[in-house]
Amino acid sequence: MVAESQAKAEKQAATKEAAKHSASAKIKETIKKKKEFLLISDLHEYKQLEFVWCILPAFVLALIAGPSFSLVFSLDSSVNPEINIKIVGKQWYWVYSFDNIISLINIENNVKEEGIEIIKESISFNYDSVMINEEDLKEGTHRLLEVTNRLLLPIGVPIRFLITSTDVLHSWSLPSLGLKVDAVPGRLNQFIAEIKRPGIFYGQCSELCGPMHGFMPIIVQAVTFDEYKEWLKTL
Ligand SMILES: [Cu+2]
Repeated sequence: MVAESQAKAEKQAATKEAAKHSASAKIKETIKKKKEFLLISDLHEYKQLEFVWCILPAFVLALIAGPSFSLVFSLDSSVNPEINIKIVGKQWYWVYSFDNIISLINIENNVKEEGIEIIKESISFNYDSVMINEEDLKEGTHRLLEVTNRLLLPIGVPIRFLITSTDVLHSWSLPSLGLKVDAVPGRLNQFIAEIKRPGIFYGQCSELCGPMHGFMPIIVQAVTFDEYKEWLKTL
């Protein structure tokens, strides 16, 4: 009887041991499988995929680069401007400077000597453009938008604008002409523009530049080339 129960206990212990063994074997098997899977899914050496994900973005970049470069070149156009104007932002008004303007415009004053065209007369000048105070405004004019001296420009000719500032950041902005350039102290920004139609174009400084920031308007008066020449003769 004792021997029988002992044999039963031994058998039970053996089955338990076998179950334990099979469980650990199963775990080992799954770990092995996982390791194998990890090795397969390891993409470090997947050359075809790496090739595709390098070439595709490079191809897209090359596609974008074409129109971008042509745009950059067209923005920095090499058009020879007829007039150069320097615009200086100050707290809180604008200064417009013209250099050697007659040499370009008043051609009849030039004389020919020994086949070489000599510029007889050329003038440089500058003037301030300050806002007109409310109490000094004439009837029918715009409050906070009128200035003492407008910037007179001819239509139909390329004009180079050089913009800078002597104190703080300003921005020479004329929304109705689609122009807006920052006036940065120590830096000369430039753009070339051609005004297509005559008219009066209003703008304002568009960079917070101090307590009087809202009181430095801009007026560009675009006139025909002949009118512009007449105006220059009066200077
Ligand atoms: Cu300003």
